Amino acid sequence: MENLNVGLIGAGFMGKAHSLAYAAMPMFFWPAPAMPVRKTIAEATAPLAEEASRRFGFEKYTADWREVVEDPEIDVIDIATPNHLHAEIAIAAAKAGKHIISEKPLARTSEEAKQMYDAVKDAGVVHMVAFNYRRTPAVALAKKFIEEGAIGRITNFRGTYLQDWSADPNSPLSWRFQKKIAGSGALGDIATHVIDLARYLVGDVAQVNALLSTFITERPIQVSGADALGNVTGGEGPRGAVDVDDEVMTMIRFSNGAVGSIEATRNAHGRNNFITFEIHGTGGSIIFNYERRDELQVCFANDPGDRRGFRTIYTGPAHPNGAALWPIPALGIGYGETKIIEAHDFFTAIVEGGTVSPNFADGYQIALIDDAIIESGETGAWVDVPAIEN
Ligand code: NAI
Ligand code: SOE
Repeated sequence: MENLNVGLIGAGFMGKAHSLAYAAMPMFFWPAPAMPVRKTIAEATAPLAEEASRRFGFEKYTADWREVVEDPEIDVIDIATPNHLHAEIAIAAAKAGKHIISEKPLARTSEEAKQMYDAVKDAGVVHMVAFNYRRTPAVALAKKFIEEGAIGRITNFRGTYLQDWSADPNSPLSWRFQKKIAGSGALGDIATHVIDLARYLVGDVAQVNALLSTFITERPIQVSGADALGNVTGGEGPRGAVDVDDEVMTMIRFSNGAVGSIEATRNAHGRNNFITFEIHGTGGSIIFNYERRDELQVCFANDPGDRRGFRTIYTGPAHPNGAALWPIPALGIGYGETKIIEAHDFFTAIVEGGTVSPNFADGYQIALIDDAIIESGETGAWVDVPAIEN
């Protein structure tokens, strides 16, 4: 079994999640496709990088991500920084011949995403975007049902991503509220996860008609550091302008004739990580709620009338990736497991010389959908989504 040396850039929330995944992946998936070696971690400053290397188990550290990208020992570059750095790091890593996993959204704009996609295609490296929610076993089970035709032809997808960590106007103006760093607000940050699920489960998005709103127009400025995701200061200090959306809602026409809607906000009191979808087909329906992520609810139209209704399936060893996780259903499959499965699938593609989804092509296509949503939000009109050439 070969070793693959990982260079991880950014040691915040996702730095933690990805480090955990590299450490745990062989414990779940054995034999592992390859052994992840946590070689070098990069942070914004040397003290942060040194601390991260000890905490997350990396052999080396640096305050200059370029050193990691240029290091011939490194096989894999993992981008877990705020969004404004994704393109520069990925393009440099592709030129250096590294396999790349980038956190979502792939980039701030579709122009940046296209440059990243062109760079990995030219370099011939394996590339992946970390839309990990599709690796929740219950979501993969929904995909299996759909592919088997269990709910017939899909007619409707209703998706939401609702959180409340920024509902307090005193929660800080972190990088997630600055267009120059994040690109967009709830749209790029969380709606993109549901767009990824919609594409995975239903298909390509052809047209959108959207509404974007910003309700909290200024917040206390956060000077530096990882996003604390909520009000930790009590709101002291100078305030700055929010120049991204708080909330997005969009209607969708899929290329296959299905229709749908997606809503996303980080200001919905009482909602935590409320990623939901309800899919209706000519032969049944499927419901998923990430806050109850071990469960998938299904209803089949051809069940006898006296027992037709939603049934709840608890995911376990019988379901996608379940055999690698825990030995009986409903022990609790968490966020970490989605990242472990993601690392497994990425490493498998590297070792087998294949491809993996979602990749930079998907990330670029989602960026084009985001652009169309923004344009529709400005004009009020339906906007066509261009399809990329693979
Ligand atoms: P965070 O704010 O917790 O951490 C970002 C880290 O990057 C900070 O520790 C910061 O010091 C570091 N950093 C900034 N500039 C750097 C530089 N030049 N070199 C090295 N490190 C640098 O952010 P978080 O939540 O980890 O988000 C990172 C990325 O992951 C974003 O693109 C975000 O959209 C995505 N994300 C994805 C999630 C998912 O479910 N797939 C969940 C959370 C975030
Ligand atoms: C904050 O909204 C956040 O950390 C997003 O950035 C992630 O993508 C999501 O998975 C969890 O919430």
